[in-house]
Amino acid sequence: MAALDRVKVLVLGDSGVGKSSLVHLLCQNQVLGNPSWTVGCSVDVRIHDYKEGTPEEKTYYTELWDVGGSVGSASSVKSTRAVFYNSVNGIILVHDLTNKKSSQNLYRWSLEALNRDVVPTGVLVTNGDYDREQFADNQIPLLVIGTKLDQIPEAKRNEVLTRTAFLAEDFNAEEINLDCTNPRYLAAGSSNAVKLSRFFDKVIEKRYFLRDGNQVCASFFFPYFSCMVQIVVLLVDKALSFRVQILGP
Ligand SMILES: Nc1nc2c(ncn2[C@@H]2O[C@H](COP(=O)(O)OP(=O)(O)O)[C@@H](O)[C@H]2O)c(=O)[nH]1
Ligand SMILES: [Mg+2]
Repeated sequence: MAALDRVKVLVLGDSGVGKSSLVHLLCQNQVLGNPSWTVGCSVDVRIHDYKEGTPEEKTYYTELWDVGGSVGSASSVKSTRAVFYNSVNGIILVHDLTNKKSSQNLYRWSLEALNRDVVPTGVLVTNGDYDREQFADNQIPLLVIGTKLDQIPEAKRNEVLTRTAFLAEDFNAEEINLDCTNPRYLAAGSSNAVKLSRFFDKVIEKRYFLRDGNQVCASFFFPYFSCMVQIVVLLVDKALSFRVQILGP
């Protein structure tokens, strides 16, 4: 297979929320039969068609980095985990809809991954206090995924989904709520599949097109710009020599 361009997407959230199940579903399109404890970090790859169905369509590897552990780990564990946070192009924040604490911890996970849990004095933010300003200049696309939707009784769904909508708003992210044990939640053409595709498109666009876009733009305009400068110099030169002729001896 020809080498494809790739992007790196972190999958973060508390243990047991369903990260491994989700990654398996996203990459293998199958339910993970027997999830085992994730040690350290595991990486799986999803093949994504950027701008599918358009003339710009192109296939990319999206690496999903499932980082195990607890957000309340000792700082030595956190700094070991930080090696996984290098050169990240996108982050999927996973929480369990039946577990409020797992939703609140997403603030801490995201701050840790974005390296913003250390205030200038070097004191770690441990109370999970969240300040929207901390995300104001965040350039990394985020997606919030709520799992175990099947475990929420119909009567409680509205209340739970309203709460999680605020969460997604705080992160300025799209949100998807699903059951990782049922592939129908990500069926082709469904609104979840569209949101997912839009998220990966955004990650790829930020990584490959916006930055390069400026270069493409610069290299496109540079010849015209230098040509214009030459014309102006030529005109000034002509005007000066004309003036010399008039004022000449
Ligand atoms: N009912 C239900 N169970 C889920 C869902 N997602 C994950 N699980 C189960 O939750 C447990 C933990 O899942 P796992 O993927 O290992 O979580 P991780 O620790 O975040 O990687 C497993 O028993 C999964 O089968 C879901 O959406 N619905
Ligand atoms: Mg796991």
